[in-house]
Amino acid sequence: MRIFSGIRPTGSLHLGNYLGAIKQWIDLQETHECVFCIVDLHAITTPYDKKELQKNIFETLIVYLAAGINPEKSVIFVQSHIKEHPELAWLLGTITPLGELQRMTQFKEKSKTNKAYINAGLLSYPVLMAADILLYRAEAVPVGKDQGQHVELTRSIAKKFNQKFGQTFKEPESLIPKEGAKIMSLTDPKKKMSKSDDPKSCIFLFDSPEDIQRKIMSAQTDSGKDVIYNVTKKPGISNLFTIYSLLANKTTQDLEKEFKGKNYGEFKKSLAKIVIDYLEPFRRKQKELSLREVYLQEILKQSQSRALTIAQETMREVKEKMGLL
Ligand code: AQP
Repeated sequence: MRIFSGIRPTGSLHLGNYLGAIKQWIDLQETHECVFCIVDLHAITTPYDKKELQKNIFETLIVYLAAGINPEKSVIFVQSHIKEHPELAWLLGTITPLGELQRMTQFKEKSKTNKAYINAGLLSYPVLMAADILLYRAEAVPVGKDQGQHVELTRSIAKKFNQKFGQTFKEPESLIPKEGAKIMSLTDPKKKMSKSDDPKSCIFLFDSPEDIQRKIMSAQTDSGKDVIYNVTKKPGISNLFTIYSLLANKTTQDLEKEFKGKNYGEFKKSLAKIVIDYLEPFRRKQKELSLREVYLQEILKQSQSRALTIAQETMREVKEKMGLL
């Protein structure tokens, strides 16, 4: 079974990206053929600084490697280096109903936050995502909860293509983790943790121990004093519980027992230590890898040729079926 997933290089990656997506990738690469993309064409659908883009692409690659993606097992490449992605997106766009795109939650949310930048690329983002996935005939897509709707649309595009032009694509499943699929902002636990939000709202994977400590200690908590997990009544502390539980490999019930009678401050202090220790190898590997640009370039180059072979083969079949060859 082939797996596909990707991340937009729009800034530093955070614990949400890790717990929602990357952590699953590490396990999946042991048992599946995995294709992991740095989706720069998606990154330019929201406001960006062109000088920062290449830096963000490299930083995303470094996160993949620091988190444990093995370039000898998995394919890692940059989306814009393979022109078959936008080419397939154009073809799939011709069978995607406009209404489907207009009802996508991400389109609506990003249009609200970037009122001066509502572009056609933002609207057709899910078609490009469908192309990313279908180009590699991936059968499963490990993503956080926010991307589940886009994978659903990919399934319906695949189905439509098959009905219209003959069986070509399998309908991919989304793999959304049971826990950690939506890590919330530290400053507003009603919103998801997002790269493009205030840096205080995110724990970045390469944050210094001091920053981690400061951000966790000042994370928004809830009224009352009890350290208990209750997403509806205590969204702030419950979000911290989820992070604690996933990084320390303890259940929320065990944590409730451990912190019974203790206060939020004690819980946060202990969580800060857990996060700092967990992310220590990430910081170390980042230092090592950021000095090895030639090695990083080589990984992208080698992976790209593996990805291109699959992409070209799919495009040939798609064009033939659509009457373009
Ligand atoms: N808060 C989150 N909790 C769990 N999973 C998350 N993901 C993103 N945020 C959370 C998952 O990370 C993967 C990569 O996401 P992306 O960067 O391609 O796009 P995004 O979902 O739009 O992520 P951000 O951080 O919110 O980026 P910006 O601010 O640039 O829009 C996906 O699998 C996503 O589900």
